[in-house]
Amino acid sequence: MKDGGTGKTILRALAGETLPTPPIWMMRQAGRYLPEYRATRAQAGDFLSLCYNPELAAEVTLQPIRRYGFDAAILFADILLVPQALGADLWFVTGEGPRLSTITDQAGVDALKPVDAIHETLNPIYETVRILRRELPEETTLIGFAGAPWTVATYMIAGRGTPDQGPAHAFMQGNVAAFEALLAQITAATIEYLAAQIEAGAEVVKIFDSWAGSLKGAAFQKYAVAPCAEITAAIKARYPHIPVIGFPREAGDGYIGFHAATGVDCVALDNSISPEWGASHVQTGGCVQGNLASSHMVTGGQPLIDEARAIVQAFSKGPHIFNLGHGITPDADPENVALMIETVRNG
Ligand code: 1CP
Repeated sequence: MKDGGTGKTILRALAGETLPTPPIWMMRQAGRYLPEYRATRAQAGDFLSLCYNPELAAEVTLQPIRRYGFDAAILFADILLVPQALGADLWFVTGEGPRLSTITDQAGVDALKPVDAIHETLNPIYETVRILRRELPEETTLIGFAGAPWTVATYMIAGRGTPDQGPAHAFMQGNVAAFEALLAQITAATIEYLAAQIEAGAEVVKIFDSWAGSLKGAAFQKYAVAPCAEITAAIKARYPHIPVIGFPREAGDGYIGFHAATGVDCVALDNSISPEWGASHVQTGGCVQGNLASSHMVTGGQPLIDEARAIVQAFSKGPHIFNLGHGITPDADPENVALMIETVRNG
């Protein structure tokens, strides 16, 4: 079936359909493990120039679709473009990762640009989306995305990735009003950013809360669940037909009830939980995505086959989109990606 909306397997799973074979895509499917990605990135000069070059960003988004025929393409961009659009300085240190100017007080939050100003910076991203909608095969679903407010805030506060999000927790505890003002500003910007991606042609949006696992109890409810619910409600109010995927990574028992608490259509599972637990505790609430360990893309072989089959089997009684539990790493072997897809599609 290729009849627009209803024929795409990812959209059918997101609508709650149990399919005989789960559709498949992969986090970071455009990335450094692919030689063609490395070549295009070199042509762009650096990572941010690649993100802001619509032709080249569309090209790297399409590369894994051409090579593997995934059921979905994810827009090539980064969660840290929103802080940059709000006025933070952003750069990438080769071999280390992102660096940003830091926010340490209310004055830092007040100095951010207003939400309406983000599009000046982010317009090239919307152009990438428009190119992709023209160039993607008809059966391939286009996923837009943004970081969740908590995860984005951890980078804006610390100025870099942190193993335990310590600086963000310290800011939350030391100045909760400024912390909440920052989260509110990111939430508002994220709604406008995702809406603009949808206007440009994104068919699904995903909210990446990569550091949700360091929020516990009431803080998880307030700073992971509530912002995700607010963004989802705002998107659904404007675009009722657009499915939303939530990814509260390493939420543990916070995964239970996450569909109902946030209104997302699908919950992405990391690989710290077993697929059997995910099926009985999370898939009961709606579609799930996941959750093969990325390390199998490095090691391959029979363990990859066995684990991919076990995941398909465990989630076979409800709506499921096959994916990794986190992004593929640069040291992965492209052949193992082909083996994963072959196993999921052909048993
Ligand atoms: O050198 C390179 O080429 C850069 C590596 C890279 C890539 C390929 C970065 C830097 N970002 C991206 C693209 C990216 N980032 C996508 C594109 C689509 C796809 O999945 O193929 C997406 C969805 C992201 C999202 C993202 N960026 C997240 C959330 C998902 C996750 O992995 O947890 C996070 C936390 C980031 C921040 C970021 N950007 C890049 C790096 C190395 C990091 C992590 C920094 C850290 O360790 O804290």
